[in-house]
Amino acid sequence: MTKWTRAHTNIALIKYWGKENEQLIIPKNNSLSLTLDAFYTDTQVDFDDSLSEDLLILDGVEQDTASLKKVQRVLNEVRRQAGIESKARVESINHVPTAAGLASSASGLAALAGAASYAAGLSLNKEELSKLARIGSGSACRSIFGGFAEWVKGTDHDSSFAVPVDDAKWDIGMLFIVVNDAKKEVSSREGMKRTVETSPFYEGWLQSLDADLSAIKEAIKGKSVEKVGEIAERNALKMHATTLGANPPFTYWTSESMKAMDAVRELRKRGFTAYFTMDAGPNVKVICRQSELEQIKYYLLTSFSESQLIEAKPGPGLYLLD
Ligand code: FM0
Repeated sequence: MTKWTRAHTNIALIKYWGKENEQLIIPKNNSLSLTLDAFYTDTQVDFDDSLSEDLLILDGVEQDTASLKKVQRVLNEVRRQAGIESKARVESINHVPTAAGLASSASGLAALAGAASYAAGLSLNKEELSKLARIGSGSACRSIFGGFAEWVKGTDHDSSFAVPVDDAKWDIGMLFIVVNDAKKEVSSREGMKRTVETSPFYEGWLQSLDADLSAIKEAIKGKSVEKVGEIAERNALKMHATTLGANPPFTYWTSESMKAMDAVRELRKRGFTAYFTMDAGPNVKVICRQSELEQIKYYLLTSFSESQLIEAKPGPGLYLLD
């Protein structure tokens, strides 16, 4: 039994940054994200007794064993739950418009959780799918849901999963500014670990999170793009500040990222509702009104090229394709 399964990527507005339990991927804090329509992964899985090893084919190219690691954590859990031992062929296609650097482990591992559990004949509910995606990559647990989702940190495998917060069917959108001056990155996994272990700012980050979370949930309830953006921007800046205190210190920002952040501040001066967030890489994501996406893009075209600007709207949760 095999079926293509689709999951969309999500961008955190309140960031997941640090693990309480690295093996199970239990986070230090709750996080909250918006699932988007613009980037997604389609995956199908086939458990096949004739295979001697698990296989991962990504965009038509067979991957090495290192890239199989996260995938196998999910496959092994599915095999355990289904009581099977067969190896699996995993085929995945990332739908990422234009420029590089946006392939996401969130959509990939969420799609895998759906496809692998289906192929093994398990019928998991969303909570169970979220836990399964989580053990592949933390942020993936939120991509099971469309719109806004909160990953409730929990304390063990069974209590750590995402829950839906709001369907986001209102005037909110995101515009990606894809920064081209890519450099060798510290992975999010390595970056958060180093920060937890060595940054004296990490405690301050953790202490301010409850306030950010309850404020953003209020703002979402009130459908206020302004408040959501303001809280998300501040939260992202705090997260990125922790990396400067790490040993050795690091940052995901490049001069192009800073140029993009300045452009967002300029948009605000011009009367637009526009705020930014950033993750474990140099790209900048603008939080704005869907109804102002076009005008904001038009303004940004004075500093960035067409291919660097990608519009996104709220997207759906995990689903099987017919
Ligand atoms: O998405 O080690 O999920 O909340 O994107 O696989 O659990 O790749 F900016 C950072 C995502 C982290 C914030 O980390 O890590 C967020 C981040 P894993 P992920």
